[in-house]
Amino acid sequence: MATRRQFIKAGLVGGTCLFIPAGSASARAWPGIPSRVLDPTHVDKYVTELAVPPVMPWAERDEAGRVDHYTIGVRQLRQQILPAGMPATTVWGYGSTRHPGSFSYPACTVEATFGRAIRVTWVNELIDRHGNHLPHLLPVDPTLHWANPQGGISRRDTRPAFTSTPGPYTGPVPIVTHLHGGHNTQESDGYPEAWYLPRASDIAGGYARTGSFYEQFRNIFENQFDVTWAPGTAIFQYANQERAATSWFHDHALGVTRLNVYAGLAGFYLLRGGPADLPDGVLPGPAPKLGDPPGKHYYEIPVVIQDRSFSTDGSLFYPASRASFDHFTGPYIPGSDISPIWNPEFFGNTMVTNGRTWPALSVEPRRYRLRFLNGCNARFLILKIVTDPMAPRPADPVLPFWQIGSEGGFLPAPVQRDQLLTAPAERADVVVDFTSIPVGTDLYLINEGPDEPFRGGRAGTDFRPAAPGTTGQVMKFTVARPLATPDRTVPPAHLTLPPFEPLGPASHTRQVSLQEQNSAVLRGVGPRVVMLGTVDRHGNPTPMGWGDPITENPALGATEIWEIHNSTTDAHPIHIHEVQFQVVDRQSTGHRARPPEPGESGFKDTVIAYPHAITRVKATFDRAGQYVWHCHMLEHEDNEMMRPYRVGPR
Ligand SMILES: [Cu+2]
Repeated sequence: MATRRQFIKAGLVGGTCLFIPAGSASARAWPGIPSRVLDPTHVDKYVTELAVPPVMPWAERDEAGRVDHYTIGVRQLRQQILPAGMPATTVWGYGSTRHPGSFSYPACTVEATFGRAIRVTWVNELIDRHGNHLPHLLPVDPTLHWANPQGGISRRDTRPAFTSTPGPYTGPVPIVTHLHGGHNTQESDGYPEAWYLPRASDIAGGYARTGSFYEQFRNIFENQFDVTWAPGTAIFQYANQERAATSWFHDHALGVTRLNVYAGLAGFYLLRGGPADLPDGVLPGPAPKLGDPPGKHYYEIPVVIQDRSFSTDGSLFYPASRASFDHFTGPYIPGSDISPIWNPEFFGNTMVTNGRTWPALSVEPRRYRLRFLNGCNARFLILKIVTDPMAPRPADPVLPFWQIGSEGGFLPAPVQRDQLLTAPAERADVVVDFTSIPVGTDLYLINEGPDEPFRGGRAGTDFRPAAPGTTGQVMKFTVARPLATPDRTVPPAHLTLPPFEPLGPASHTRQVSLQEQNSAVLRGVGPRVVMLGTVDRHGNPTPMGWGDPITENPALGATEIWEIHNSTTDAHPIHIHEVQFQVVDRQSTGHRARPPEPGESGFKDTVIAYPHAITRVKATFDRAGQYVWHCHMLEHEDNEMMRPYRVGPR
C-alpha cells in the first residue's frame, strides 16, 4: 500500500503527477472524498471585500484593579464565507455573550494593553435551543489519544480500546482556549486536558464533563482570585506584561484541536503599549476600535489566512475517512493500528482570508500595516505580491514586505523581504508601501507554498507550488482611491524599532526529536502517528507519546537551548507554550550550522524544524507549571505530536 506521499513521488518521477489536492474537481473518483465537494474553480474571486475583524466588546472594566473582564462564548452560527449568492456556511465562532452580534469566524479581535490584565470567562455554548448538546460539525475520530469524554472519569484523556471499528464521535464537544503567544500561569494557558463540555441537559451520566486537569486548575484559580468557575466555563487571566505583539487565541482540546480550529475557533489578540511598542503615528493606523462607524478605513489590519474545502451545500468539508489520504480502506482499529478517520495532514482546496474566500481590499496609495497569521491546519504559505495572479511560478514580486515583527513582537530592525514563508501559527507583522502605486492598479497576494507538506527548498525547483488558479491565490489589493489624509508614518527603511534585549547565555542544552511512525502490523501503511521524543546518548531519537512521563523539565528561571532533531522527511512548525524563544541556528546532517533566516531575528514561539536537520532555539523558562510543546500542524498535534513539559519542581 503506497502512502499518498509515495503516490506523489511516483507521479513526479513518472512525469505524470498523480497528486490532486483533496476535494478538487478531479478528486471525485477518490474513495472517501464525496462528489459533493465544491469545485473551487466555481467560486468567483475578489468579489467580496476583505473583512476586518472588529474589536471584541468587554463585559466590565475594573478601573481600580486594572482588569478588563470579558465573557467569551463559543457558538454555532451561519456565516457567508463563500461569495454572496452561494450558500452560507455553518461554523463555530467566539463572541461576547452579552453582544450576540459579536459571534463570528474569525473572532473579533481582543485588544490588550500592556500592564492591564484581561480576565476571560470562556463559555462552551455548543448547545441547541433546547439545551441539548450540539454534535461536532466535522468527523471526530474516537480512536486517537484524545479527550474521550464518553470514557468517563477513569478513561478520559486516553486512547480508548474498541472491539469493532467505531464511527465518528457525536457526543458533546470539549473545548479549552489557548492564548498562543501569551506568557501566563499554567491554569490560564489552555492545557489540552483542562477541557470542559457545554452545560447541556442531555449529557449521559457516564460522561466526564471535564478533562483530567480542569479541577486542579480551577482550584488554583478560584483560590487565587476568589471567583467561581461555573459548569461549562473556565476563567483565565492574562497579565499582559509581555512585549507588544500579535498573538491569537484558538481551541486546544486534546485530540480535537484540528477540528475545533477548522470549524472556526480562532481570533487575534493584539497587545499594545509598554516599552516594546512604538508611539502612535509611527506605524500605519488606525486599527479597529470599539464604537467605530461602519465603513471606516483601516490602515492597520490583521490578516489570517486559512485553507478550507466546502461541500456544494456550503458546509465545511473535512475528510471522514483515512481513505481520503492514501486510499487505505482498512482494516482499521481494532483490526490494525490505523485510525479509521484521522488524516495525517489535510490541505483545503480554497483559500479563506479573515473568514471569506479570496477577498479584495481597496487601498489608498499609502503604507499599510498587515499582521499576517498562517491559520492553516497543515499548509505552509509562501506569500508574494504580484501583478498577475496567474503568472508562471515562481512569479516576480512587485512590492516587498517590510517585516517589522514576528510572534514575540518587534524585530530588532525591519527586514525587507520579497516573499514571506510562514508555517502554521507563525505571524509576520509587515508594512506594505503602496505609496508609488498608481490609482487603478490591481495587485495580488499569491501563495507559492506547496499543496502538500513542506520540506524546505524553493518553489518550482524543489517542489511544485500551489495550484495558481486556486490555492496559489490569497487576496487582491486595489489601489482604488487617492489619499484620504496625508501619510505621515515613517517609511519602513527609516524605522527605528523598540529596544531589543536578547536572552542571556544558556545553562543547559536539551535534545528533542521528531519522528513519524508507520503501521507496526501492516506493511507500507503510514503514517500511523507522528511523535516527539528525546535523543539517546548515541544520537538516536527515542519516540515519546502524549501519555509518556515528562522528560522536559527545565528549572524555574533557567535559560536552555533546545536542539530539535527532525528525522522525518517533512518540515514541522514546533511551538513551545509559555515562552518566546530566539532561533540560534540550524544544522543539516553533514553541514555547518547556518544562522537564522530573515525574519527570525526577533522573539518567536513557533519555529520551522526542517527535515534531516537540527534546529536550535533558546528560551528562558520563568513560569513554574505544566505546559505543552507540540507540532502546529494540527493533524500531527492531535495524534501524538505533542508532549507535556514542566517548569520547576514536580
Ligand atoms: Cu508535524
